[in-house]
Amino acid sequence: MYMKQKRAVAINDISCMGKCSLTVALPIISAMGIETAVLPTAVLSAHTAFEGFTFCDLTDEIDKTREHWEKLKVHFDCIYSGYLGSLRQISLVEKFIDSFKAEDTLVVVDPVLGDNGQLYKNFTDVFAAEMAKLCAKADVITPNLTEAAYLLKREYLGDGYTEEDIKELLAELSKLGAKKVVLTGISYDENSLGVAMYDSLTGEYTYYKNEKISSMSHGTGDVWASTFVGSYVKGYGFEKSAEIATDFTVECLKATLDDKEEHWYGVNFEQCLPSLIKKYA
Ligand code: PXL
Repeated sequence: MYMKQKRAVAINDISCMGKCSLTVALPIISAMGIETAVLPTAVLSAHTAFEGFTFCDLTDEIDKTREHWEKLKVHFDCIYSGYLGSLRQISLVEKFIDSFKAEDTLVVVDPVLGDNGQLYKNFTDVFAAEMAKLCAKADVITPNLTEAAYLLKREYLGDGYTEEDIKELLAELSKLGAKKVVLTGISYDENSLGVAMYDSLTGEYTYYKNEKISSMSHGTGDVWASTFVGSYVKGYGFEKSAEIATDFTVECLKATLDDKEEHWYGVNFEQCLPSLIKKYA
């Protein structure tokens, strides 16, 4: 049975090699049965962990695209933003949200800034402060611990934090203005890794975990956020969508374990799409 199809827009870069941002968001959200329009923020020859990447800034296209789509009276069920390539892009994305956020539009901001306590290349504290402002426009934000630290101008909680520390961090993050917060990459013991969720409307805190896979990989934040967006727009609800995204990310990491030499730069999510579709699309 076919149903009315939902439409999302993914605002993110195209890293031509590297399996992250739009080359992850487009297939995953589409696989969930959601139309995925794209608003590319930059085109890079490869993501920033590759030596010598090229960077073509597309900031000037953002507002032109917004104006055209306004004329077309496009409706989005979801606006999902990820990697933004310049300070000006952040305010243009704010303007984009103001133009297209309807009553039934879900806004998810993944405040892509860094990982493992470090900012990605070319990002600064000023950029992080602007990203914190964009978070105010979101219904849901999905930072990792590094991004949480930079958004709040706090020390990075490396290892050794408690569940109380995480609850407090979630509450502080929600004060940036988003109704719901998901902190990704949270681990309270050696063998598991998961996500901590907070809904500021109900005050509810939830933790969901799966196996901790020993190998870390680039792009898993994008795989997680894209799966979360696809599931949430599909109608699975906040917590269930976070569970689907967590389980799928673990499956993708497992699918890459024996292929790390060739695929050090991303996860083999492609092999896992059929099972995602079968279970949830
Ligand atoms: O996965 C986050 C990401 C997105 N886009 C670009 C990146 C990264 C992480 O390194 O370099 C260009």
